[in-house]
Amino acid sequence: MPDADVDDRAEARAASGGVWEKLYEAFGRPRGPSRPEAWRSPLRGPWLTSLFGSVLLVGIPVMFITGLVSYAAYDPRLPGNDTTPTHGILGFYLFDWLTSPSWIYRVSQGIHVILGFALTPIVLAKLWSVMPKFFAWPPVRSIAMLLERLSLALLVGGVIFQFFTGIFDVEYFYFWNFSFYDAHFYGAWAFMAGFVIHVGLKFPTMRRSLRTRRLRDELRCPLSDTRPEPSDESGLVAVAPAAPTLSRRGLLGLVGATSLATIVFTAGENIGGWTRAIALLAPRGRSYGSGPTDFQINKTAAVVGVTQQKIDQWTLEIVGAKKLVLTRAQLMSLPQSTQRLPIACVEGWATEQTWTGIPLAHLASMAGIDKPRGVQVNSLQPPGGFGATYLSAEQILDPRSLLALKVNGVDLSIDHGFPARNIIPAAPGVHNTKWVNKLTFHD
Ligand SMILES: Nc1nc2c(c(=O)[nH]1)N[C@H]1C(S)=C(S)[C@@H](COP(=O)(O)O)O[C@H]1N2
Ligand SMILES: [Mo]
Repeated sequence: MPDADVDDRAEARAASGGVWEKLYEAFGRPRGPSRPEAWRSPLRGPWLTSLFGSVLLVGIPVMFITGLVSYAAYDPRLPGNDTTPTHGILGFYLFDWLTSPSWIYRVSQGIHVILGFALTPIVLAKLWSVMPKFFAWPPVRSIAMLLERLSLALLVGGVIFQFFTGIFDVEYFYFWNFSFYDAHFYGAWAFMAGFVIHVGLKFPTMRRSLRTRRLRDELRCPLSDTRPEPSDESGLVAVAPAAPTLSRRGLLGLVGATSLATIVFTAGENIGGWTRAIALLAPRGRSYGSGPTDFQINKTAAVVGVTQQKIDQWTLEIVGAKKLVLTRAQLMSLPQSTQRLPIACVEGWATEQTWTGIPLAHLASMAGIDKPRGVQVNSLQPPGGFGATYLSAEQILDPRSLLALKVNGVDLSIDHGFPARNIIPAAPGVHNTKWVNKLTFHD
């Protein structure tokens, strides 16, 4: 039966007026993995590919939107915050990042990172399902196909690049020498260009293919009844299928279970509580303090070169219409406010704590600026590793935005930013500067 299929195909080629023979004369005969006969899995077919595709059709736009939200949350329009100054119209949608609800970045970025993990097995399964196409020979047969192939280069290159850089960033493997943030941003747009073209070209095929089988039936179909999808023009169905060693439901179960496992082993970094303990795939924020300061630490003081000596000599400089220099004791004697706010890192982890300190708006008015337009925040950390960040008027004026001196009723620990750190509702973790030593308010 498989051989008959090969013959059918040869006949079809002969019937098509020898077009294939002419192409082979021009390009050479297909060899190795370019021979259609080389791909033998009986599970490959348009239905299977379309099923994975339909999951990604929903998942990838969610990744894109939450990614853009994160880009906006970094407030790249504020001076000094933008590491992608050539973004041009790609920043058309930017808006001043919100301060309410305070959990918005935690949820949005948690979805981005955890969904990214969960979609990875599906991306891999889909790439596997279309693998013969990558080796199709001759590679290009018409102008239309050339354009399709170019869009596929963006799509496949893009999906690999985005998932690879995203996962490796979260997992602390920085073996590249470009900025993750910039590359992931521009990569997202290139990927989405390929994605939109691909969906435009393939959506009708996907819908048609999904109607050829019912998922429910496949989930009931054992290995012994597993047959290839009917052969067609898609180039996905094996012309000489091997006997199945795995049922379709077995494959779907494997992919689905792997996807679910990534959720179980990452979601705890964002949700917290007892689930934190099983977030084995999430190394971020695994260092902790002790007692009331027992929560995630991204970078310890030692790692970034904040020494005890620098802390001992610390004072806070506040610059505005006038300049003030304050000691920690002076700060402690100012009116304090206590707020329960999360730190939510771009890498997906989050932790909510109770912070006590001075509202930034109060510090602005002490510096003689009642209507601040923004504030530049500097820290004890030697420049290079962690630049100044800039906060918006809305962030300063939100009464919950604090220069925190205490957390959970005790002084900040050094690793959590002692003597003073910013804590801003709904801001990405990176804007919660630790070891703050200078605030420059602008009006
Ligand atoms: N000075 C300084 N502040 C910083 C950082 C840093 O590296 N240096 N990391 C930021 C990032 S990326 C995050 S997610 C939070 C983490 O806060 P934590 O270490 O107290 O959990 O601090 C932010 N503040
Ligand atoms: Mo972060």
